[in-house]
Amino acid sequence: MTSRISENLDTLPNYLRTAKLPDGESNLGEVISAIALATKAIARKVRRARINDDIIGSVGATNVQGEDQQKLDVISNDLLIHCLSANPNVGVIGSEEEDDVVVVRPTAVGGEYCVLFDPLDGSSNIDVAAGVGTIFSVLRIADGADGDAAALQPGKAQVAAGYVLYGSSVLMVLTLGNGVDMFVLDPELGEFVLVQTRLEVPREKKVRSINGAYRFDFAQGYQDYLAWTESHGYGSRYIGSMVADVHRTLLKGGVFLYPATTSAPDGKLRLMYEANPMSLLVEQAGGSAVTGTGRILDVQPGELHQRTPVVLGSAGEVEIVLSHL
Ligand code: AHM
Ligand code: MG
Repeated sequence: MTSRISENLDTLPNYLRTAKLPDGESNLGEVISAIALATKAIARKVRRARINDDIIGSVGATNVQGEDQQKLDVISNDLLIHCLSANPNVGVIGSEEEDDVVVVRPTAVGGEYCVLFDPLDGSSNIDVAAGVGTIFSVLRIADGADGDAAALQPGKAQVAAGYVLYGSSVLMVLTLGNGVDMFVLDPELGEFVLVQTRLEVPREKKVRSINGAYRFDFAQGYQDYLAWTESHGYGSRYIGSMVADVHRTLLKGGVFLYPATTSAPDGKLRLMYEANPMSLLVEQAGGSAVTGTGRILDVQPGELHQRTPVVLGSAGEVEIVLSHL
């Protein structure tokens, strides 16, 4: 029978029930549901910034990386930990806001997944109501690998990855290792609904997204690349919020770069919960993601908060960057 309903009711729960999950990952949908719930609660908090005075501003503490923690960083972290700990399939959690991995459930009692996340990336943008996001990475835990060993796997081992962008609309971009799909949060339904399947990053687009203020702190190859773009008709777009910058790059093409600088010789962005999930999404959408010397997803991590230089986006544009290095 032809439906007379014109509303989009393709909700994330329906999608997860029918999705083709990787072999042996039948509980993965439950983990994504737990993340979705937490991000809906975070979205609600983000929307109330400046209305409620307990949401905006610094908590007056720094995280393990010496960065000033915003109230929303802490709230978002607590919401994710709460929702993920309640899920019987989650064994280990790692967060930008936690010093060490948190073992919530040993593999012996069903903790089969490790979830790593940046609860609120770009949080310095909250004060000015610019786009911020949650980035997440899901790994399968090998039997008995409770603790650091659960988390310290290369990005190519991820069974799912995604981000939620709290922008002019709230959306989730997700991969279960078989293409990239996009959902928008319908605020009335309180559900993410599927709006686009099989995202493909255009192969070429003359746009570079980089903090040009560090230009003379980058290695010579990056400086040469930037000079080259200026004589080849490139545009420049940089929000300073990785989720927003990568989202634009994924949809419209171009290249996002955060190279090493003299003061940050390993780069700024974190491998496990920023670069790896974004790299899996970009590769699944047909793009490329490299450190400058190799594929990001091949990097064997040594610690949870490890940093890495990042160059990702349109495959053709990443090739042009590499040709200058
Ligand atoms: P955060 O995790 O502390 O929010 O820092 C990461 C953010 C990214 O969202 C963004 O790409 C980058 O920092 C911007 O850094 P910069 O201000 O040096 O350009
Ligand atoms: Mg971050």
